[in-house]
Amino acid sequence: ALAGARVISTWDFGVPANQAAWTVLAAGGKALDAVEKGVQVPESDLGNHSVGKGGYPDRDGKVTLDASIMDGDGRCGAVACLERIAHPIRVARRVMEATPHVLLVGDGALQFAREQGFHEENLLTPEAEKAWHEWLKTARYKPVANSENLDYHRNLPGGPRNHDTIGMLAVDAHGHLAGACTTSGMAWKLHGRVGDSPIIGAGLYVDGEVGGATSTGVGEEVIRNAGSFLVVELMRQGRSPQEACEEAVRRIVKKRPDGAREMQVGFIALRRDGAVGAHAIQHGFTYAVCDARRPDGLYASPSVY
Ligand code: SD4
Repeated sequence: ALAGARVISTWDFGVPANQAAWTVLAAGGKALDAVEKGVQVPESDLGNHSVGKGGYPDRDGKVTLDASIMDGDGRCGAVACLERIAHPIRVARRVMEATPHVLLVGDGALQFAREQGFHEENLLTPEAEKAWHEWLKTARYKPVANSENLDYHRNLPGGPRNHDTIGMLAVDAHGHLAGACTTSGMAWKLHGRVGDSPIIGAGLYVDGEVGGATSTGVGEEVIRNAGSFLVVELMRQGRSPQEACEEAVRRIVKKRPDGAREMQVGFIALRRDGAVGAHAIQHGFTYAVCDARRPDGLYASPSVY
């Protein structure tokens, strides 16, 4: 039965994240539990400056986290602009299971997390604080989506390859699907900025009858195009996961003919039969795939440029 189980996630750090998810899938566990566990690996990694604790702060020096989780049966939960909680994905799942709501934001999300017994801590590491002080020297207080995104990538030690949002999709041995997405968002963003990651249909979408999709890159462009929902709908209409990701990227590029050369957006997709796809605007987007045959697959996504 395990032959049918599979997990896919964004970027190089998807490899260890998938392996954590696989411990759940290999034991016959649920896709929902697998993705929740998997994405907590980069959330915990202090060397990762775009997910969880250790993430770069907004322009005011506050680390604000976005996360969402969705089950193939349509249940979903999310938090946006959440401070002081190291595992926003766990709070997102709690929103899904313990409230009648889908999305809690800011102080309300923190209040809920406290009530649910989550541990509160300072998420701004000395390393991230130092990078913020560096940024403040030349800070531009009128962010422009494209150029700021470029600055964002340039400022990341090691470049964009290993440092971005984690989106993860899984199908378990019972054929159930789930997905999760978690990020500290764009470094030096305006306080209160929310990206695509916690927006169901933008940064994440899962439909058990079809498949799932998730995204990374400039969230504003993904929200504008309801990106992950679009990928899933295209698969529903018969496109392969690969074709669906390509069309969603094409749609974004078409709407920003002048800006597309300067920004990154990438999608990954998982169909319910386990077939996967990936596409990005820029070269350099990687994704990781794990199944019973190969636990540590890492692939370069095709791209427009
Ligand atoms: C976001 N897609 O918040 C996320 C992460 C990001 O460059 O900024 N990536 O838009």
